[in-house]
Amino acid sequence: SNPAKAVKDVVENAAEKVAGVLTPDVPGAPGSAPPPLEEPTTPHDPLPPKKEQGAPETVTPTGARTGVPKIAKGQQGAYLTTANGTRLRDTDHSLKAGPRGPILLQDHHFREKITHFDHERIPERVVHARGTGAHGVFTGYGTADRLTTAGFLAKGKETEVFVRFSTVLGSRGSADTVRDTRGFATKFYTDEGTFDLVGNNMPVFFIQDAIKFPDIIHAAKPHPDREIPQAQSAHDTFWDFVSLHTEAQHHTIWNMSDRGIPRSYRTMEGFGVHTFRLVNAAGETVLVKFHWKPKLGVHSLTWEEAQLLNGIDPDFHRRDLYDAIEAGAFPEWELGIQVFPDTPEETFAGIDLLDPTKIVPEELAEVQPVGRLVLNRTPRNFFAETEQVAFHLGHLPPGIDVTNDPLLQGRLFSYLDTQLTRLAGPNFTQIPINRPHAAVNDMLRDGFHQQAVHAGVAPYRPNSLDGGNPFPAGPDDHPFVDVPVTVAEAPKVRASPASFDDHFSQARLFWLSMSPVEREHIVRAYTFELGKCYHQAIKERQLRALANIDPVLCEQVATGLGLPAPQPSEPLAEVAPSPALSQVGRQWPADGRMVGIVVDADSDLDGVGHVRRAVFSAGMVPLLVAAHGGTVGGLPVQRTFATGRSVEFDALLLAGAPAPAPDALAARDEKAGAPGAPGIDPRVLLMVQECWRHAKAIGAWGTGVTVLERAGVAGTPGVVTGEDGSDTLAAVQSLMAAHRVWDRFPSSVS
Ligand code: HDE
Repeated sequence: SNPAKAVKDVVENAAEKVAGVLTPDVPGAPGSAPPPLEEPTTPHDPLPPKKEQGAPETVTPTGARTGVPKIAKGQQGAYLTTANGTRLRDTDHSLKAGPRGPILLQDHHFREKITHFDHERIPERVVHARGTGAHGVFTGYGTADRLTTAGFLAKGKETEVFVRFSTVLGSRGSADTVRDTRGFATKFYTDEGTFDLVGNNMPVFFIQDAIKFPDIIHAAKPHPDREIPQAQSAHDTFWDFVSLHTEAQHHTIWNMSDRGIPRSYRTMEGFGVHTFRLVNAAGETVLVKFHWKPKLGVHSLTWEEAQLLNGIDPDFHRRDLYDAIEAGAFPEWELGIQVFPDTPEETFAGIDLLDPTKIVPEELAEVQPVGRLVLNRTPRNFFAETEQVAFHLGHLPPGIDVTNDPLLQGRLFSYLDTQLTRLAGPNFTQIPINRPHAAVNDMLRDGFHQQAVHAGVAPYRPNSLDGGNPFPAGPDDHPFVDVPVTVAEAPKVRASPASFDDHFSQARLFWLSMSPVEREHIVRAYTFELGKCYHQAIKERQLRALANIDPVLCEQVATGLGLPAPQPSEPLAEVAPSPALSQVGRQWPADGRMVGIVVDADSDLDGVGHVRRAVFSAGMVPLLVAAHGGTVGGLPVQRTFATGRSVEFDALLLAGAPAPAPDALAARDEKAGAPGAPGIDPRVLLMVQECWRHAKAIGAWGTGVTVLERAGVAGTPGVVTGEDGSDTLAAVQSLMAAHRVWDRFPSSVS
């Protein structure tokens, strides 16, 4: 039950566990061996009725920590029954008037089974429909004790959590690696009531006032006539809106940057976006912004990888999260806060803290760590947990309160409201995943799907019939505190503060904070997205917005579009860059990275075995890639040239030079003089060339070295050769710490 120890144990055993999860199809691989499938036999003796068959489960599924085995069989080997517990003899044939006759209306089992099926789907979330989740533990550091009474931040305090990551625009079945903002929503099941921190992987938002939310979402979702494009912002209505509603420009440049295509949910930052208010026992307040900092650093895909993945593995992020957790490589974040004095102006360093299109650069207000999150358990059932989890900004524990950010104020309404349709009624907090871990003693009654059987006759206050219960908490009983902030005497208006009119200074700050290669990616992203628009006027209007961000950015995109670059319509803001915003130029741990190792029968197989173990002990995952499945020289093969693709790997090692398979495809490629042929399997050459284009470290030794030459990449940056496997791995590992071989991008933007 000690997460620190659990994590340590896990790190120590990670290699074997990783092997177990990621090599399930390889008999004999270390720790792999999923148990052989049991063939169906006769039913076991029926189990005694489960407790929860008599009454709904009262414990939330977050009850457990590491090492909880999944219950593999929902039916538990007992006899099949109806929903009411009557045993059934047959569920494969409907009841008919003779084997060839019509189905009888009296077939109550048929009707129960089909009716239930007909209603299996619930409405998907109107935004953030595509997501995945995990359970974990949050441990407070106690560093925020002076600022807030929130007990879950106390030193050493452990609180169970459920996190749901998501994309915003796509439907439930859309691909994971699209260019989009990512949701990062955390439910802390604190002893003092549930706290939902419903954030994103970008610190700003498209709009400043919640009343504009339907506008931005209608613009960004597929066009209403053809319902395309799915999960994309590269279309006219999106760019129409953001180019007209220029307060969206700051968030838009984040989307066009590498942040829009994360490598993994494990390598994303998270942000509460709004400014919140903390209150301590003395009633003193500060304003704060919440940040999640990933232990593995912030990393992204390249655009080509993202696009390939959409086809090759549309579930890439979902798979990555489950694989990592089930392998014991638990994803980790630190929760941090930027703290600002709670002054009547609600500004810091001239930045309006109520404006959700603005950040406070970390260089001006340091992010101070207040606790640590470890995700250590995957859901048992996707629908029950990830689909039914319902977040709401109004789920606040004592010690945390809201501010007047007009986006936050509107969200306080929306999240409760949306669950009424999505989860069909007001009792969604009784669904297991949503049940608080704090004791509930409310006077809410009845409604659809009421699970509780409330006793008593007086769910009202004051009463005498139920002995005056329940009693309001006194000031010393640690109740929720609505901070008595003074509301300025002001006319009732539909308006925003004047400071909200600054739409470009921070988009410029972001641009200026990027390294040349990140700028180049931004230019390419705008050029791609605007290039997908049909309306010339929209492209021109967006170029006018870019001119107000930066002339180089504007010019480069204009060149790509074949349009003239307009002049700025307002003076360029004088802003200092924030180096903390760049993802490039730091070194990170390699935990959970994937290393592809190409082998054939002529490879230095001892060396490969050694490298494989070394990759494991560095906390990374080796995947052997060969012409066929099974084993090569006794080593288990995880991917073949048919099932493996470069986009899965963070680095590639070549220990062999596999010849083309004598099949029709290879023969055709050879005849057509495809790159590198003859002599080396074209799929291996493609793998090398893709890894090269995606700036991944590539290493070769022994016969593998010839592949580098054939692929035309030998001697270029980030391509290394070694005397032996260990040598080569060491060189590749040191390149991987920077995530990519950034020198390989021919950056033209600086
Ligand atoms: Fe949301 N948002 N949002 N949003 N949002 C929803 O709630 C909404 C905003 C975010 O994994 C919905 O239960 C309004 C900002 C996440 O279940 C809905 C406004 C941020 C998730 C809703 C915003 C977010 C949602 C849809 C403008 C980052 C997924 C389903 C005022 C700080 C939660 C649901 C999950 C989901 C409304 C803006 C993050 C309709 C009106 C800003 C991570 O209630």
